[in-house]
Amino acid sequence: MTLYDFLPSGNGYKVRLLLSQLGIPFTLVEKDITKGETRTAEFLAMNPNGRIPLLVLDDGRRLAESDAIIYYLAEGTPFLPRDRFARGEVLQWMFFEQYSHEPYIAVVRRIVHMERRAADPDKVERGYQALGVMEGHLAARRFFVEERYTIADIALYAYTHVAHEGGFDLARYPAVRAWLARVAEQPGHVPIAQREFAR
Ligand SMILES: N[C@@H](CCC(=O)N[C@@H](CS)C(=O)NCC(=O)O)C(=O)O
Repeated sequence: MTLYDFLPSGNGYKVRLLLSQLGIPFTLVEKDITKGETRTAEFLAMNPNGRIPLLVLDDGRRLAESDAIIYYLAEGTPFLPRDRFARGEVLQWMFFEQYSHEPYIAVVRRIVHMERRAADPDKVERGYQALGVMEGHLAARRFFVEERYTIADIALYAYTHVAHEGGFDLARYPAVRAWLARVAEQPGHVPIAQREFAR
């Protein structure tokens, strides 16, 4: 399989992390989003939404949207519970990540860290609100669902562990920090790529 990705991307990192933990080999094709490489006619023909990550299976089928990709890859593995309600909870946290977390924490990181601009205070506030929800849930738990590491943790870890690059201070979120450390200890864990962006 081939993964179209941009290495500093947290959305792409979710897929790379799970592929590593599943021991699945893949070909990486990097597209530099800062140079519009996902907006070319060639790429838009593969993903009309013009975004990475994009997974292309060996039979040519394509899957976009990071959380859909990791849901697909996790099927039948310990990273996705079998229990019906627990699967619903996994999806609950993945939808939370896409609607209430990523649009603030990832977008602020992109503006501050990659584009070297000041972030909208409202987006920062909403990012802290998402961290507050996570802190409340994790205060009495080790992981988001069923007390074990699942793709819900991968989805939320991707941008939370680099939230400081967007200027977020996690000092007030001890349960989130403890959970970040637990996720980083999981077998097969790989780090996100670090890259310097020009000022
Ligand atoms: N909801 C999508 C978001 C994907 C996304 O925003 N990708 C960004 C990089 S993190 C991108 O490709 N941006 C390039 C562009 O919009 O031109 C997902 O979870 O995969």
